[in-house]
Amino acid sequence: MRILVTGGAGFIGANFVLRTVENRPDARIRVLDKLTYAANPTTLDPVADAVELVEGDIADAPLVDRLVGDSDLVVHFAAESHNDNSLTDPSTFVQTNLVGTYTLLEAIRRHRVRYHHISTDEVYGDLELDDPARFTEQTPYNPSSPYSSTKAGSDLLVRAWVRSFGVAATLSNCSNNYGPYQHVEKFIPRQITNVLSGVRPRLYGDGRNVRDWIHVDDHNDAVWTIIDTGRIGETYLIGADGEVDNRTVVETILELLGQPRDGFDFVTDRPGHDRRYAIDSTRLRTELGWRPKYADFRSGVAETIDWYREHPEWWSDAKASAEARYAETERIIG
Ligand code: NAD
Ligand code: TDX
Repeated sequence: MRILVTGGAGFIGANFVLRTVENRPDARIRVLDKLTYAANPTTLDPVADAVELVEGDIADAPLVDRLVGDSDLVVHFAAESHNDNSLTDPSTFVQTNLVGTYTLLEAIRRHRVRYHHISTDEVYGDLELDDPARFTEQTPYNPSSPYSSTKAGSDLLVRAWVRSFGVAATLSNCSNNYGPYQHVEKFIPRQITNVLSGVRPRLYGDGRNVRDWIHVDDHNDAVWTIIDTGRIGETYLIGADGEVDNRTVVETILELLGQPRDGFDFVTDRPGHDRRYAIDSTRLRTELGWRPKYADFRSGVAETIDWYREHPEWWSDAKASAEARYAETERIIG
Protein backbone atom coordinates (compact mmCIF):
# COMPACT_ATOMS: atom_id res chain seq x y z
CA MET A 1 0.00 0.00 0.00
CA ARG A 2 1.31 3.46 -0.96
CA ILE A 3 0.67 5.89 1.90
CA LEU A 4 1.08 9.66 1.80
CA VAL A 5 1.48 11.12 5.30
CA THR A 6 1.19 14.91 5.46
CA GLY A 7 2.91 16.56 8.42
CA GLY A 8 4.98 13.42 8.96
CA ALA A 9 7.95 15.40 10.34
CA GLY A 10 5.84 16.82 13.20
CA PHE A 11 4.96 15.23 16.53
CA ILE A 12 2.01 12.91 15.88
CA GLY A 13 2.73 12.35 12.17
CA ALA A 14 6.33 11.28 12.83
CA ASN A 15 5.24 8.90 15.59
CA PHE A 16 2.68 7.51 13.11
CA VAL A 17 5.38 6.96 10.49
CA LEU A 18 7.81 5.28 12.92
CA ARG A 19 5.09 2.96 14.21
CA THR A 20 3.78 2.15 10.73
CA VAL A 21 7.25 1.22 9.45
CA GLU A 22 7.60 -1.14 12.42
CA ASN A 23 4.14 -2.71 12.27
CA ARG A 24 3.37 -2.70 8.54
CA PRO A 25 6.48 -3.66 6.59
CA ASP A 26 4.50 -3.75 3.31
CA ALA A 27 3.60 -0.05 3.49
CA ARG A 28 5.44 2.31 1.13
CA ILE A 29 5.45 5.61 2.98
CA ARG A 30 5.98 9.07 1.61
CA VAL A 31 5.91 12.13 3.86
CA LEU A 32 4.87 15.57 2.60
CA ASP A 33 5.96 18.24 5.06
CA LYS A 34 6.72 21.93 4.71
CA LEU A 35 9.33 21.62 7.48
CA THR A 36 8.05 24.64 9.38
CA TYR A 37 9.52 25.60 12.78
CA ALA A 38 7.34 22.78 14.26
CA ALA A 39 9.00 20.00 12.25
CA ASN A 40 12.09 18.06 13.18
CA PRO A 41 13.11 15.90 10.22
CA THR A 42 15.79 14.13 12.31
CA THR A 43 12.94 12.20 13.95
CA LEU A 44 12.68 10.27 10.69
CA ASP A 45 16.44 9.50 10.44
CA PRO A 46 16.05 5.93 11.78
CA VAL A 47 13.61 5.11 8.95
CA ALA A 48 15.33 7.12 6.20
CA ASP A 49 15.81 3.99 4.07
CA ALA A 50 12.11 3.09 4.22
CA VAL A 51 10.47 6.52 3.99
CA GLU A 52 10.69 9.23 1.34
CA LEU A 53 10.52 12.78 2.73
CA VAL A 54 9.22 15.41 0.29
CA GLU A 55 9.66 18.98 1.49
CA GLY A 56 6.63 20.90 0.28
CA ASP A 57 3.38 22.67 1.08
CA ILE A 58 -0.03 20.97 1.22
CA ALA A 59 -1.40 24.11 -0.46
CA ASP A 60 0.87 23.58 -3.51
CA ALA A 61 -1.77 22.16 -5.88
CA PRO A 62 0.47 20.72 -8.66
CA LEU A 63 2.76 19.01 -6.13
CA VAL A 64 -0.18 17.66 -4.12
CA ASP A 65 -1.89 16.39 -7.26
CA ARG A 66 1.21 14.43 -8.28
CA LEU A 67 1.76 12.92 -4.81
CA VAL A 68 -1.90 12.06 -4.20
CA GLY A 69 -2.13 10.49 -7.68
CA ASP A 70 0.70 8.18 -6.68
CA SER A 71 -0.94 7.01 -3.41
CA ASP A 72 -3.59 4.55 -2.22
CA LEU A 73 -4.16 6.27 1.12
CA VAL A 74 -3.59 9.81 2.43
CA VAL A 75 -3.36 10.41 6.20
CA HIS A 76 -3.51 14.15 6.83
CA PHE A 77 -1.68 15.35 9.97
CA ALA A 78 -0.18 18.58 8.59
CA ALA A 79 -1.45 21.68 10.34
CA GLU A 80 -0.46 24.77 12.21
CA SER A 81 -1.16 23.25 15.62
CA HIS A 82 -0.39 25.67 18.46
CA ASN A 83 -3.17 27.78 19.98
CA ASP A 84 -0.81 30.43 21.37
CA ASN A 85 0.71 31.06 17.92
CA SER A 86 -2.77 31.31 16.40
CA LEU A 87 -3.48 34.22 18.75
CA THR A 88 -0.35 36.08 17.61
CA ASP A 89 -0.74 35.46 13.87
CA PRO A 90 -3.77 33.54 12.57
CA SER A 91 -2.85 33.90 8.87
CA THR A 92 -0.78 30.70 8.54
CA PHE A 93 -3.57 28.79 10.33
CA VAL A 94 -6.13 29.90 7.73
CA GLN A 95 -3.71 29.16 4.91
CA THR A 96 -2.53 25.70 6.00
CA ASN A 97 -5.51 24.32 7.90
CA LEU A 98 -8.20 25.57 5.51
CA VAL A 99 -6.62 26.24 2.10
CA GLY A 100 -4.17 23.35 2.54
CA THR A 101 -6.90 20.86 3.43
CA TYR A 102 -9.05 22.13 0.54
CA THR A 103 -6.11 21.60 -1.85
CA LEU A 104 -5.65 18.04 -0.63
CA LEU A 105 -9.36 17.28 -0.89
CA GLU A 106 -9.51 18.43 -4.48
CA ALA A 107 -6.64 16.09 -5.41
CA ILE A 108 -8.31 13.26 -3.49
CA ARG A 109 -11.55 13.87 -5.34
CA ARG A 110 -9.76 13.72 -8.71
CA HIS A 111 -7.80 10.56 -7.93
CA ARG A 112 -10.44 8.72 -5.81
CA VAL A 113 -7.92 7.98 -3.07
CA ARG A 114 -8.85 6.79 0.47
CA TYR A 115 -8.42 9.66 2.95
CA HIS A 116 -8.18 9.90 6.73
CA HIS A 117 -8.50 13.34 8.32
CA ILE A 118 -6.83 14.02 11.67
CA SER A 119 -8.55 16.56 13.88
CA THR A 120 -8.99 17.70 17.45
CA ASP A 121 -11.57 17.75 20.23
CA GLU A 122 -11.13 21.54 20.37
CA VAL A 123 -13.66 21.88 17.53
CA TYR A 124 -16.36 21.30 20.18
CA GLY A 125 -15.35 24.31 22.28
CA ASP A 126 -14.98 23.80 26.02
CA LEU A 127 -16.86 22.49 29.07
CA GLU A 128 -17.25 23.86 32.59
CA LEU A 129 -15.19 22.11 35.27
CA ASP A 130 -18.30 20.79 37.00
CA ASP A 131 -20.21 19.80 33.84
CA PRO A 132 -20.83 16.01 33.86
CA ALA A 133 -20.97 16.09 30.04
CA ARG A 134 -18.22 14.91 27.71
CA PHE A 135 -17.87 15.48 23.96
CA THR A 136 -19.47 12.90 21.65
CA GLU A 137 -19.77 12.65 17.86
CA GLN A 138 -23.12 14.49 18.24
CA THR A 139 -21.77 17.53 20.13
CA PRO A 140 -22.27 20.73 18.07
CA TYR A 141 -19.17 22.51 16.79
CA ASN A 142 -18.28 25.61 18.83
CA PRO A 143 -14.57 26.38 18.44
CA SER A 144 -12.93 29.19 20.44
CA SER A 145 -9.55 30.05 18.94
CA PRO A 146 -8.21 30.77 15.45
CA TYR A 147 -6.52 27.34 15.65
CA SER A 148 -9.63 25.39 16.62
CA SER A 149 -11.89 27.32 14.24
CA THR A 150 -9.64 26.54 11.28
CA LYS A 151 -9.57 22.87 12.32
CA ALA A 152 -13.37 22.92 12.59
CA GLY A 153 -13.59 24.47 9.13
CA SER A 154 -11.30 21.81 7.69
CA ASP A 155 -13.47 19.05 9.22
CA LEU A 156 -16.55 20.58 7.62
CA LEU A 157 -14.82 20.72 4.23
CA VAL A 158 -14.12 16.98 4.52
CA ARG A 159 -17.74 16.21 5.43
CA ALA A 160 -18.96 18.26 2.46
CA TRP A 161 -16.54 16.52 0.08
CA VAL A 162 -17.85 13.15 1.31
CA ARG A 163 -21.48 14.10 0.80
CA SER A 164 -21.16 16.17 -2.39
CA PHE A 165 -18.42 14.30 -4.23
CA GLY A 166 -18.41 10.83 -2.66
CA VAL A 167 -14.87 11.14 -1.34
CA ALA A 168 -13.91 8.02 0.68
CA ALA A 169 -12.94 9.73 3.93
CA THR A 170 -13.00 9.00 7.63
CA LEU A 171 -12.38 11.61 10.34
CA SER A 172 -11.07 11.46 13.88
CA ASN A 173 -11.09 14.07 16.63
CA CYS A 174 -8.60 13.31 19.37
CA SER A 175 -7.85 14.84 22.77
CA ASN A 176 -4.47 16.24 23.95
CA ASN A 177 -1.53 14.02 23.02
CA TYR A 178 1.73 13.54 24.91
CA GLY A 179 4.80 11.42 24.27
CA PRO A 180 8.22 11.58 22.58
CA TYR A 181 9.08 14.02 19.76
CA GLN A 182 6.54 16.68 20.83
CA HIS A 183 7.61 20.27 20.19
CA VAL A 184 8.80 22.06 23.35
CA GLU A 185 6.29 24.89 22.87
CA LYS A 186 3.54 22.48 24.03
CA PHE A 187 2.57 22.18 27.70
CA ILE A 188 4.06 18.88 28.86
CA PRO A 189 7.40 19.03 26.98
CA ARG A 190 7.75 22.71 27.87
CA GLN A 191 7.52 21.97 31.56
CA ILE A 192 9.75 18.86 31.41
CA THR A 193 12.47 20.74 29.52
CA ASN A 194 12.09 23.76 31.82
CA VAL A 195 12.86 21.60 34.84
CA LEU A 196 15.69 19.81 33.01
CA SER A 197 17.12 23.30 32.19
CA GLY A 198 16.79 24.58 35.78
CA VAL A 199 13.77 26.81 34.98
CA ARG A 200 10.50 26.77 36.94
CA PRO A 201 7.41 25.39 35.12
CA ARG A 202 4.78 27.94 34.08
CA LEU A 203 1.05 27.58 34.59
CA TYR A 204 -1.39 29.79 32.71
CA GLY A 205 -4.04 31.58 34.80
CA ASP A 206 -5.17 29.63 37.86
CA GLY A 207 -3.82 26.28 36.60
CA ARG A 208 -7.23 24.62 37.00
CA ASN A 209 -7.92 24.09 33.27
CA VAL A 210 -8.44 20.44 32.42
CA ARG A 211 -7.13 18.51 29.43
CA ASP A 212 -7.94 14.89 28.52
CA TRP A 213 -4.51 13.32 27.96
CA ILE A 214 -3.75 10.40 25.63
CA HIS A 215 -0.41 8.85 24.70
CA VAL A 216 0.49 9.49 21.06
CA ASP A 217 0.85 5.74 20.36
CA ASP A 218 -2.71 5.13 21.54
CA HIS A 219 -3.91 7.92 19.22
CA ASN A 220 -2.05 6.45 16.25
CA ASP A 221 -3.28 2.90 16.95
CA ALA A 222 -6.81 4.31 16.94
CA VAL A 223 -6.13 6.03 13.62
CA TRP A 224 -5.10 2.69 12.08
CA THR A 225 -8.17 1.00 13.57
CA ILE A 226 -10.38 3.62 11.89
CA ILE A 227 -8.55 3.37 8.57
CA ASP A 228 -8.84 -0.44 8.63
CA THR A 229 -12.38 -0.86 9.94
CA GLY A 230 -14.12 2.55 10.21
CA ARG A 231 -17.18 3.39 8.16
CA ILE A 232 -16.64 5.82 5.26
CA GLY A 233 -17.99 9.29 5.96
CA GLU A 234 -17.99 8.76 9.72
CA THR A 235 -16.31 10.67 12.53
CA TYR A 236 -14.77 8.90 15.54
CA LEU A 237 -13.72 10.58 18.77
CA ILE A 238 -10.44 9.33 20.26
CA GLY A 239 -9.78 9.66 24.00
CA ALA A 240 -8.37 7.62 26.85
CA ASP A 241 -10.35 8.90 29.87
CA GLY A 242 -7.31 10.95 30.86
CA GLU A 243 -8.76 14.13 32.38
CA VAL A 244 -6.17 15.93 34.55
CA ASP A 245 -5.95 19.60 35.56
CA ASN A 246 -2.84 21.51 34.51
CA ARG A 247 -1.61 22.10 38.06
CA THR A 248 -1.64 18.37 38.77
CA VAL A 249 0.30 17.73 35.55
CA VAL A 250 3.01 20.20 36.62
CA GLU A 251 3.14 18.81 40.17
CA THR A 252 3.51 15.29 38.75
CA ILE A 253 6.40 16.38 36.48
CA LEU A 254 8.15 18.18 39.36
CA GLU A 255 7.76 15.18 41.66
CA LEU A 256 9.00 12.70 39.03
CA LEU A 257 12.05 14.93 38.50
CA GLY A 258 12.79 15.09 42.23
CA GLN A 259 11.74 18.74 42.71
CA PRO A 260 9.34 20.27 45.27
CA ARG A 261 5.73 20.01 44.05
CA ASP A 262 5.22 23.76 44.47
CA GLY A 263 8.28 24.78 42.43
CA PHE A 264 6.27 26.45 39.62
CA ASP A 265 5.09 29.98 38.68
CA PHE A 266 1.68 31.23 37.57
CA VAL A 267 1.88 33.37 34.42
CA THR A 268 -0.55 35.50 32.40
CA ASP A 269 -3.48 33.48 31.09
CA ARG A 270 -4.04 32.58 27.44
CA PRO A 271 -6.78 34.89 26.00
CA GLY A 272 -10.01 32.91 25.54
CA HIS A 273 -8.39 29.92 27.29
CA ASP A 274 -10.66 26.86 26.97
CA ARG A 275 -11.56 25.61 30.46
CA ARG A 276 -11.97 21.88 29.99
CA TYR A 277 -11.99 19.21 27.29
CA ALA A 278 -13.35 15.69 27.82
CA ILE A 279 -13.94 12.92 25.29
CA ASP A 280 -16.46 10.11 25.33
CA SER A 281 -14.88 7.51 23.01
CA THR A 282 -17.63 4.89 23.45
CA ARG A 283 -18.30 4.67 19.72
CA LEU A 284 -14.69 3.87 18.83
CA ARG A 285 -14.52 1.28 21.62
CA THR A 286 -17.83 -0.47 21.01
CA GLU A 287 -18.06 -0.29 17.19
CA LEU A 288 -14.39 -0.80 16.35
CA GLY A 289 -13.04 -2.48 19.49
CA TRP A 290 -10.16 -0.02 20.15
CA ARG A 291 -8.69 0.27 23.66
CA PRO A 292 -5.85 2.51 24.90
CA LYS A 293 -2.72 0.69 26.11
CA TYR A 294 -1.41 3.54 28.30
CA ALA A 295 -3.88 3.26 31.18
CA ASP A 296 -1.72 5.13 33.71
CA PHE A 297 -0.97 8.81 32.94
CA ARG A 298 1.75 9.08 35.58
CA SER A 299 3.83 6.23 34.15
CA GLY A 300 3.28 7.55 30.61
CA VAL A 301 4.63 10.94 31.73
CA ALA A 302 7.57 9.25 33.52
CA GLU A 303 8.47 7.47 30.26
CA THR A 304 8.17 10.78 28.37
CA ILE A 305 10.43 12.53 30.91
CA ASP A 306 13.06 9.82 30.37
CA TRP A 307 12.86 10.36 26.63
CA TYR A 308 13.45 14.16 26.92
CA ARG A 309 16.25 13.59 29.44
CA GLU A 310 17.97 11.21 27.04
CA HIS A 311 17.54 13.35 23.89
CA PRO A 312 18.62 16.97 24.63
CA GLU A 313 20.08 17.21 21.13
CA TRP A 314 16.56 16.72 19.71
CA TRP A 315 15.03 19.68 21.59
CA SER A 316 17.64 22.20 22.72
CA ASP A 317 17.65 24.47 19.62
CA ALA A 318 13.84 24.60 19.46
CA LYS A 319 13.72 25.31 23.20
CA ALA A 320 15.64 28.58 22.91
CA SER A 321 13.41 29.94 20.13
CA ALA A 322 10.15 28.78 21.76
CA GLU A 323 11.07 30.48 25.04
CA ALA A 324 12.04 33.68 23.18
CA ARG A 325 8.54 33.71 21.63
CA TYR A 326 6.87 33.17 25.03
CA ALA A 327 8.99 35.92 26.62
CA GLU A 328 7.37 38.50 24.32
CA THR A 329 3.96 38.19 26.04
CA GLU A 330 4.26 36.08 29.19
CA ARG A 331 4.55 37.69 32.65
CA ILE A 332 4.84 35.97 36.06
CA ILE A 333 1.75 36.74 38.19
CA GLY A 334 2.28 34.51 41.20
P1 NAD B 1 2.96 19.59 14.90
O1 NAD B 1 2.87 21.07 14.90
O2 NAD B 1 3.93 18.91 15.82
O3 NAD B 1 3.30 19.08 13.43
C1 NAD B 1 2.68 19.63 12.29
C2 NAD B 1 3.52 19.28 11.06
O4 NAD B 1 2.86 19.80 9.90
C3 NAD B 1 4.93 19.88 11.09
O5 NAD B 1 5.89 18.91 10.73
C4 NAD B 1 4.87 20.99 10.05
O6 NAD B 1 6.11 21.24 9.40
C5 NAD B 1 3.84 20.43 9.08
N1 NAD B 1 3.17 21.50 8.30
C6 NAD B 1 2.67 22.67 8.77
N2 NAD B 1 2.18 23.40 7.74
C7 NAD B 1 2.35 22.65 6.62
C8 NAD B 1 2.03 22.86 5.25
N3 NAD B 1 1.44 23.98 4.82
N4 NAD B 1 2.34 21.89 4.36
C9 NAD B 1 2.96 20.74 4.77
N5 NAD B 1 3.30 20.50 6.05
C10 NAD B 1 3.00 21.45 6.96
O7 NAD B 1 1.48 19.08 15.15
P2 NAD B 1 0.96 17.76 15.89
O8 NAD B 1 0.79 18.05 17.33
O9 NAD B 1 1.78 16.60 15.44
O10 NAD B 1 -0.51 17.65 15.26
C11 NAD B 1 -0.73 16.87 14.08
C12 NAD B 1 -2.21 16.89 13.76
O11 NAD B 1 -2.95 16.35 14.84
C13 NAD B 1 -2.79 18.30 13.53
O12 NAD B 1 -3.72 18.21 12.48
C14 NAD B 1 -3.47 18.63 14.84
O13 NAD B 1 -4.54 19.52 14.64
C15 NAD B 1 -3.97 17.26 15.26
N6 NAD B 1 -4.15 17.05 16.71
C16 NAD B 1 -3.13 17.32 17.58
C17 NAD B 1 -3.31 17.05 18.93
C18 NAD B 1 -2.20 17.30 19.94
O14 NAD B 1 -2.43 17.14 21.13
N7 NAD B 1 -1.00 17.68 19.52
C19 NAD B 1 -4.52 16.54 19.40
C20 NAD B 1 -5.54 16.28 18.47
C21 NAD B 1 -5.33 16.53 17.13
O1 TDX C 1 3.36 26.91 29.38
C1 TDX C 1 2.19 26.54 29.36
N1 TDX C 1 1.44 26.61 30.49
C2 TDX C 1 0.14 26.21 30.55
O2 TDX C 1 -0.49 26.29 31.62
C3 TDX C 1 1.56 26.02 28.15
C4 TDX C 1 2.35 25.94 26.88
C5 TDX C 1 0.25 25.61 28.23
N2 TDX C 1 -0.45 25.71 29.38
C6 TDX C 1 -1.83 25.21 29.44
C7 TDX C 1 -2.76 25.65 28.33
C8 TDX C 1 -3.69 24.46 28.21
O3 TDX C 1 -4.71 24.54 29.20
O4 TDX C 1 -1.72 23.78 29.30
C9 TDX C 1 -2.82 23.25 28.52
C10 TDX C 1 -2.27 22.56 27.29
O5 TDX C 1 -1.70 23.54 26.45
P1 TDX C 1 -1.14 23.21 24.98
O6 TDX C 1 -0.06 22.18 25.09
O7 TDX C 1 -0.81 24.49 24.31
O8 TDX C 1 -2.38 22.44 24.32
P2 TDX C 1 -3.88 22.88 23.94
O9 TDX C 1 -4.00 24.33 23.75
O10 TDX C 1 -4.79 22.17 24.91
O11 TDX C 1 -3.97 22.18 22.48
C11 TDX C 1 -3.37 20.89 22.24
O12 TDX C 1 -4.34 19.88 22.25
C12 TDX C 1 -5.27 19.84 21.21
C13 TDX C 1 -2.62 20.87 20.91
O13 TDX C 1 -1.65 21.90 20.89
C14 TDX C 1 -3.56 21.00 19.76
O14 TDX C 1 -2.87 20.89 18.53
C15 TDX C 1 -4.60 19.91 19.85
O15 TDX C 1 -5.57 20.08 18.86
